[in-house]
Amino acid sequence: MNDYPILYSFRRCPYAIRARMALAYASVPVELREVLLKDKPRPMLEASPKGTVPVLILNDGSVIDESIDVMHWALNQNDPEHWVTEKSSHDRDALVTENDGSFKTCLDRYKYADRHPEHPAHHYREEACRFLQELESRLADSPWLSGKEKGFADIAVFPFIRQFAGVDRAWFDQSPYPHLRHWLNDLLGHPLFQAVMAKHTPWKPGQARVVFPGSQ
Ligand SMILES: N[C@@H](CCC(=O)N[C@@H](CS)C(=O)NCC(=O)O)C(=O)O
Repeated sequence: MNDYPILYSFRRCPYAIRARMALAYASVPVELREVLLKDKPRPMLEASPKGTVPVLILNDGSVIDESIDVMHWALNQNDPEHWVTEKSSHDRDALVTENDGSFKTCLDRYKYADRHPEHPAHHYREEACRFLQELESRLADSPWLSGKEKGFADIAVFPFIRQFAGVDRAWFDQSPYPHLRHWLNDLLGHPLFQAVMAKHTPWKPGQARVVFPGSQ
């Protein structure tokens, strides 16, 4: 038995960011193990052979190795601001599916356009913009993706928009998505985001435990 669930994570990974945000929001302490993707720790691969982060190992040994499932698990423990509501769940699932599917594919091709020489980077960016336009339309009507209050969808999607914005910041800053920029800036300035982006050295067996969020 571990004292805390163990979270294998990579600081900049958008999937790991959404998982850490949910765990921090729910105030569920975990032992954080920062991973180098090119040198993944053996215990992580033993728990989840597919080799992606985040991986959460619960105290009973069960493993959650999909970021959305980590979010659901965390919010099931504690959801103080009601990020999960019945009303928003259908919407949310559709947005997350599109984000993690077609948008993520375009984002990767835009970011690593040199690995996809069939088209120039702006072609992939234009494809990605279909999703950005959808988000922009929602955010023109309400401050958060599912309505008046921040919720699951905002946290699940925004780390990917952050990554998209960072590919060509000058382009993003003048793009026709002012509501999206405002929404992104709000989330980037949120104390929860600042907290989950603290830097940690990569984990090695036997090292002192890092408990996240905060020391317990
Ligand atoms: N569907 C997974 C995807 C996670 C994922 O692909 N994470 C990336 C890092 S951002 C990864 O671990 N890639 C493995 C690698 O680069 O070796 C989830 O939602 O947790």
